Amino acid sequence: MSGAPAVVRAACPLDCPDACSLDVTVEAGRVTKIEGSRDRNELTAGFICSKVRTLPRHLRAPERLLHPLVRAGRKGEGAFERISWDDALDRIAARLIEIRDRFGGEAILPYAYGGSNGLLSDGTTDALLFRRLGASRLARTVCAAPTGRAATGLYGKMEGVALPDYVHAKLIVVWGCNPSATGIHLVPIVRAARDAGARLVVVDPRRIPLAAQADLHLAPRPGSDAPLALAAIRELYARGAADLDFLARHATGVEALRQRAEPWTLARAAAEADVPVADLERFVDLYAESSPAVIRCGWGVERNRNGGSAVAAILSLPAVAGKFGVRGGGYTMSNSGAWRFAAEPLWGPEPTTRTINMNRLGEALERAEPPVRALFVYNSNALATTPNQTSVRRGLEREDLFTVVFDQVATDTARYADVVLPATHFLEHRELSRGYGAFVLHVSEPAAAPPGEARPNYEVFAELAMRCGVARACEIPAEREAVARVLDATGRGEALRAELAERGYGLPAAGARPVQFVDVFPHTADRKIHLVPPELDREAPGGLHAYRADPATGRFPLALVSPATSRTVSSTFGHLRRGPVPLEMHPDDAAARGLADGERVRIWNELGEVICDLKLSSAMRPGVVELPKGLWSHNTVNGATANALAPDSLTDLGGGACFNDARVEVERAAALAPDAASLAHG
Ligand SMILES: Nc1nc2c(c(=O)[nH]1)N[C@H]1C(S)=C(S)[C@@H](COP(=O)(O)OP(=O)(O)OC[C@H]3O[C@@H](n4cnc5c(=O)[nH]c(N)nc54)[C@H](O)[C@@H]3O)O[C@H]1N2
Ligand SMILES: Nc1nc2c(c(=O)[nH]1)N[C@H]1C(S)=C(S)[C@@H](COP(=O)(O)OP(=O)(O)OC[C@H]3O[C@@H](n4cnc5c(=O)[nH]c(N)nc54)[C@H](O)[C@@H]3O)O[C@H]1N2
Ligand code: SF4
Ligand SMILES: [Mo]
Repeated sequence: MSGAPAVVRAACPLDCPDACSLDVTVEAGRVTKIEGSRDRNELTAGFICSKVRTLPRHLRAPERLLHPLVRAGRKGEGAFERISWDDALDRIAARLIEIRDRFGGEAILPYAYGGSNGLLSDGTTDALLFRRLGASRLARTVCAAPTGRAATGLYGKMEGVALPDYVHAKLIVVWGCNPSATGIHLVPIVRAARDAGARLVVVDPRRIPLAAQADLHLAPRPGSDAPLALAAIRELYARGAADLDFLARHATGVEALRQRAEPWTLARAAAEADVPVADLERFVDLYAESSPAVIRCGWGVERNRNGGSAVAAILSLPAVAGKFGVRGGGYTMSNSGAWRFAAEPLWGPEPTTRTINMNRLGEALERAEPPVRALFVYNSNALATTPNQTSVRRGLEREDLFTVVFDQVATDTARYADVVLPATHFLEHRELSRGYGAFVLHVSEPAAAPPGEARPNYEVFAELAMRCGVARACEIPAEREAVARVLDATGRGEALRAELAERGYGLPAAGARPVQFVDVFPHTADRKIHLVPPELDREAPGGLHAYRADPATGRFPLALVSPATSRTVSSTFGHLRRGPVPLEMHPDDAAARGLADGERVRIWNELGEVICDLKLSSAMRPGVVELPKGLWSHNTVNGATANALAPDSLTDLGGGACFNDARVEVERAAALAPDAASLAHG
């Protein structure tokens, strides 16, 4: 490769709504600089987050996995020996086939969510392999399951307001979303809208950075959004501010929703959420009087027992208040629905084997019948990101469980593997990735050579399928052909390919700045909004909008939330955050427990304990403490993270994770655990 620097066009597939278009500088086969591009995705606007800007330094970090490894010590110890790819793949194929033949395919469990993967490195040859092995199916529910169910049930996952169109709004409501960390390109857009006179409401238990600029900040107890939204709906009717005409034309379930909102007076909802009733009233004032008004609904809303109903109630607001039909009015949830792929799976039909909910991984490994005997973790750092970490860890420790971990770096999960496989990074393989905020589908070629022997998923799973004897080489399309197939599955294959040939990169979705109810309508069968969809009503325990009370007890009164931070994407890049991470707590809660800033504390409940330092913060509301998601074992004293305190109970819709239903107590650690440090892993 020549040494002259070249700028390669690429895209960021990480789990982030913004789907940035990147300009990558490559010198002598190595990435030396990554910048945000100005074309291919208007949202990027020439800048990117620091995680990806500093990526060049880390593509060859010491934590990168360079070669296949086989375990050479106890599970969890992290002792491995290098083996060849041939040896590794043969060992894996032999064990998978042996387990399938002796115990049936369901004894094999693939584990992946794939949020930070494109459409080539997830759900292609991996799907082919596990389907043909007759493996257990995995319900991919760790994120977006409740929001997805609600958005599909109500609107058929209609395209949302494009984030750049927020500049047209007169009111922006940011609900359970922290774009300053999780989708930074919205922040300057909100600022521009504010400069043009828009008002801003933030609904978040924490005083997130945007709350500092907000006209109104509602800080509810986690899990109490549904009462707030239902009370707002009730009040809109009471004031005669419901758009009855719009509802009659475009919605079903109008009366059912109204009945379910009826019990939630402003006073009752405010009491349940523990917010001042005057603030809730002010929210209704602002929402009723402003147009265009847009709601940015985030994923913080879903991660509790009421998450699905809460999202459904929030997404009902623009319908009831008649906020659609103008640019900058309506809502944004996930825009992944802008890309619709043919229902028929590209990689063969799904088998009818049992389905295991990924949020119950620990239970599946510890107790499933018939037992899981082979676990294949890829595109995931399961130990760091799944609820009930203690149970997951016990499962991974099983000596009779054959575990493969396929990753780019030596994660906490990889320490428990029998065989570890090294994966390429997104700049080192071909990828096809779709934005869920930005309306873009990116096709990118490898920009740099992988370090060591790292290989792309597509190739490795294809190779495994052949070695397991479940596929022949001629059945597996070359990568480029696979890209073409995915494009074809949109139904616009020819047009997209032509565009790709001309532009060579990022493809905008059809109608990329839609006005809801002008350019786009619900993708439900009757093209109407289903405010109380019968299928959701059947699924939610007690019916849609049946509120489940706060799980706090006298023993465990504090709500622990574990939202995203700007330092990692879920647990990705967690190896770079070496230092200890503190628990954040409001000074009043600390005073009530006699705790001081910087003290070492023990956070605990029935599921486990975390030992770390305490940081007092008035950004927390009393009664709510925070330890962020994505931590690795090296970030706390005892190696456990917030996930050790997160229950594996499920949300009302979609079988989602209830991370923010963790209820805990916090006490001084020093006297309790003098040897706590010896528990630390690694
Ligand atoms: N830098 C960075 N970016 C990311 C990620 C990351 O880890 N790091 N993760 C990516 C992924 S996987 C996702 S899903 C998205 C998620 O991005 P967001 O939608 O921002 O979701 P969270 O960070 O989970 O939570 C958002 C906010 O919800 C608040 N919250 C918690 N419980 C409740 C509640 O019950 N009600 C309300 N109203 N608010 C609540 C939290 O305090 C938090 O500020 O971000 C993506 N982008
Ligand atoms: N406590 C708590 N926990 C949470 C959450 C929370 O709010 N609170 N949020 C949850 C959410 S929103 C999500 S989306 C999940 C995400 O949880 P995970 O799906 O586990 O995502 P990551 O932690 O980002 O781990 C992705 C892993 O895949 C690897 N990887 C990336 N690309 C490739 C590839 O091409 N090939 C292979 N083989 N490996 C690759 C990365 O190196 C990384 O280790 O976490 C959840 N966990
Ligand atoms: S993580 Fe998000 S903000 Fe950062 S480069 Fe990727 S898409 Fe852009
Ligand atoms: Mo997520």
